[in-house]
Amino acid sequence: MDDRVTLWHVPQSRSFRVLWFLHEAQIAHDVIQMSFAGKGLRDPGFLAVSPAGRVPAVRVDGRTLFESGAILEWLCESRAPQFGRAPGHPERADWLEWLHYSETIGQHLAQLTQQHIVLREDWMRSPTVMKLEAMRLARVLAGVGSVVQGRDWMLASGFSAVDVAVGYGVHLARRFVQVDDIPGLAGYHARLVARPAFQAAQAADGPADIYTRDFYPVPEF
Ligand SMILES: N[C@@H](CCC(=O)N[C@@H](CS)C(=O)NCC(=O)O)C(=O)O
Repeated sequence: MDDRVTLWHVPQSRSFRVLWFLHEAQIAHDVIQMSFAGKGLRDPGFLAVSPAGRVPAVRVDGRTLFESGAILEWLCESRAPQFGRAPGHPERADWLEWLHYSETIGQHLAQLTQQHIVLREDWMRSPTVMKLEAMRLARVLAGVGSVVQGRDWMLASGFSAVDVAVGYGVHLARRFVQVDDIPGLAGYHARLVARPAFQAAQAADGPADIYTRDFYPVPEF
């Protein structure tokens, strides 16, 4: 069996989770760089891999797989058990819960990205939605902060795929909310970005495809 993993990736997007994880677990991989610009994500060839035309998607173990959470679970089970918490592990339920919580963070990031970036004209945007989504994102992040105030990583047993999935959200959220003001998160973010695998993934991420500003404030009403 070919152990290499192929990742379809858009820089700065959720596929960064998988790119980062591949570096954490030192899994041999190839990256197919995609872009939100143009029609690549809607190409029939890519839709055969990812039916909604979204990233991440991977080719792994003779099949393709989409959904970042499922990909991380598969890679833990097949190649990197140290980053998973297998059935029977005392933190199994916590691992699953927080791994999927990363998409609760993700839905607010997606809304804010749509409002600030995808909708290009001011008349298309809603400052009300922007403000609401920023507040809801901060609330969701506070749930993460409450855990990492008392320890380095999301699970007491140590760094895991949860920190990659949630950590991507914490990192990206800094473009929309004052993450460092949320108790626990400044230190957690600093620990995440200090990881050599995070830095290696950043170096491999590719040119900015989505975000060009460090911070996107809620516009004045
Ligand atoms: N729940 C999916 C979400 C995937 C997703 O929405 N990816 C975005 C990038 S962050 C995308 O590909 N968007 C392209 C589009 O909406 O056309 C996951 O976690 O993999």
